[in-house]
Amino acid sequence: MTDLRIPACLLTAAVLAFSLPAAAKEIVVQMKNQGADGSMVFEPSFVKAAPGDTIRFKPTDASHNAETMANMLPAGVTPMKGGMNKEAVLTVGKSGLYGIKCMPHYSMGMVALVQVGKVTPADIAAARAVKMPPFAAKRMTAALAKVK
Ligand SMILES: [Cu+2]
Repeated sequence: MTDLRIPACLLTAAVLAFSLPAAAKEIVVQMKNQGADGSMVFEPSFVKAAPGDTIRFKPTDASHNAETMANMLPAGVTPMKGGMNKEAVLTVGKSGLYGIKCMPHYSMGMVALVQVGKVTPADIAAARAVKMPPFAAKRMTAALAKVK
């Protein structure tokens, strides 16, 4: 009869594999002319990510781009600027709040917020203090309310 016992070393390896941090995720955000929150939107407009995750901004509709906001980006992070009608890829390393905007539709409120890891009350206060056009401010305020 065949011995079906699993060698102890393999069991140990399996236990270790499950106790490691979750593998980096890939999160898709669509750039759309019309979405659940109205016209000219990132969908979803709030993303919660972990350090190491990648966020892909897809040009679902034409005439959009995705870029980080210079005044809402953790210190030391390299800004990201996606081209028009191009997928933009943001791999996040540092914890904090990353503001994203579509340049042509910023004044129409086309903004998104990426929370990476844990953020402090000071991070949230700093993000709330960032000045932006009224429609952008309205959506950013709604996104900031989802930070936790
Ligand atoms: Cu746009």
